[in-house]
Amino acid sequence: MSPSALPSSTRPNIVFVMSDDHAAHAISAYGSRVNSTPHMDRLAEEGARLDAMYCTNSICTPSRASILTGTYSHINGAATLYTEFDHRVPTVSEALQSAGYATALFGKWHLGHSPSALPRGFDSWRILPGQGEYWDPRFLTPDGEEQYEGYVTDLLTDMALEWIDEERAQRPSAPFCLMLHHKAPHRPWIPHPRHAERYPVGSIPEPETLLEDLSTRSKAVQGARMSIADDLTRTDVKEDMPAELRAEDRREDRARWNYQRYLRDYLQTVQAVDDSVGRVLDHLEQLGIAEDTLVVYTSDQGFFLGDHGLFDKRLMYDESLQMPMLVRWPAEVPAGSRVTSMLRNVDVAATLLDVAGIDPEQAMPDQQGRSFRPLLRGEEIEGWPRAVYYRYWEHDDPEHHAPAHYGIRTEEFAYIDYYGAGLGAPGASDRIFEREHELYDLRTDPGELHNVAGDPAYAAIREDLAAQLAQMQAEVGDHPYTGPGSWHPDWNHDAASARDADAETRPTGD
Ligand SMILES: [Ca+2]
Repeated sequence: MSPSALPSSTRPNIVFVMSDDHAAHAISAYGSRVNSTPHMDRLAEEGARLDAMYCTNSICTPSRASILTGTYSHINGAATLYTEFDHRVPTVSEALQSAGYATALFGKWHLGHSPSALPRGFDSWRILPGQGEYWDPRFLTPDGEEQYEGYVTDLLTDMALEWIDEERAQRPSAPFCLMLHHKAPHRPWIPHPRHAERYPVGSIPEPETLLEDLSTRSKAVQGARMSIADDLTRTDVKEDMPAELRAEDRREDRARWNYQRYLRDYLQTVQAVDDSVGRVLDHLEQLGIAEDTLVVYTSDQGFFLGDHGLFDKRLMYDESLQMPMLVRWPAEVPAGSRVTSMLRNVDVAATLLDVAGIDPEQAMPDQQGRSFRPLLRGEEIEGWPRAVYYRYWEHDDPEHHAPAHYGIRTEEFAYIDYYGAGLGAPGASDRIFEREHELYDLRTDPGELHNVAGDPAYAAIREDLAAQLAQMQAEVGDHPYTGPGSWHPDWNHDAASARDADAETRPTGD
């Protein structure tokens, strides 16, 4: 039976809510020590909490491209903020739309604005240009630009709920897929005034590693400009730092001062996203469709919340690597369940298609993910991978200076290969580092604090992990770095060209 012939009850609605840079450890259902997110917690209580969902490249544009296409960065082209998403790679929205789903996208897109780069596979869409604005945002729509008054998180929620209502009125029998992509809590963390009293300065617990000096880590990581003490700006913290804190010997005080202001604003912007999740759930209930609607809450990657003295993402440490993911679907997902298997953002598209009764291999031939739908039901999947491959491609970001690297995260170890491409420490003129490695034994060191890459006791383990890394890299069609000039992804031109005999040139970016 073709998907469109299935009764609608076997094709649930999908509401995919994705925020930007929301770390799992800022969700109380994940045990947050710093904030409370009652509506997200409700998703966990009434559905499943996924405890090991990892992005394959911890930065906005690449993770979004991987989620939409089910492919790694070297396949879809969006390896960095500066390389272009190959808009010929099929997306999950196109597959759902083709199968009869009503589809819509509201919010952050970040995959280009040129005509060929605009959203595909959506009946209705309204996207923020670039990162978008927190207040009175402009939107790009199929009919041109629109300006709205108000707070972006609330406006996006209004648009989403209105669209559901319109869709239900016009096509009551068609299942829908709504993608609600919040800007928040992305930098520069501008909250709504209704949350101004939450999480006041001085009240927010510090992570144990806020004052970590990174001295046991690679020089590549030490050269990144993502330090709470020294790299947050006045725009980030929104007031002038007292002059005395700028003294060389006041670094710890500076870190604490910046941390409280950074987290206050970050957590307040999260609070509006939590409000949004609550409104969505209430609305689905009022419409009587909550039982058979799959609601996902996730973020494009994690974020450092002062952990290791850092903010931002990019690095392959768990705070950045892990994506929160909560899934509520009462018709199939047991309430209060936990999924501990290792999952990847490239598995999301296949899972959504599976839920919709669509064969991912047919609908999206290039996609590389596996559906984890059975895991959501509490079943086991024989042979499910117990490791994930990661690659952060970007090494030339003039602001963050994060090094390019690849690695694997298994259930027991994290092994990272900083393969040498980087801008270096501030002031460094050459673009190439020495090659460095980090290895963390998660069995005894879940916080990834003790780099044992150079410890002879771990030599055999390291060798085995390096072999696993090479194997996984090859399995997904990626290649090792081979030196200067080769950093640019080895795009999978063949698959794209086969679909496009005219060899259309790549769309230019923003
Ligand atoms: Ca992001």
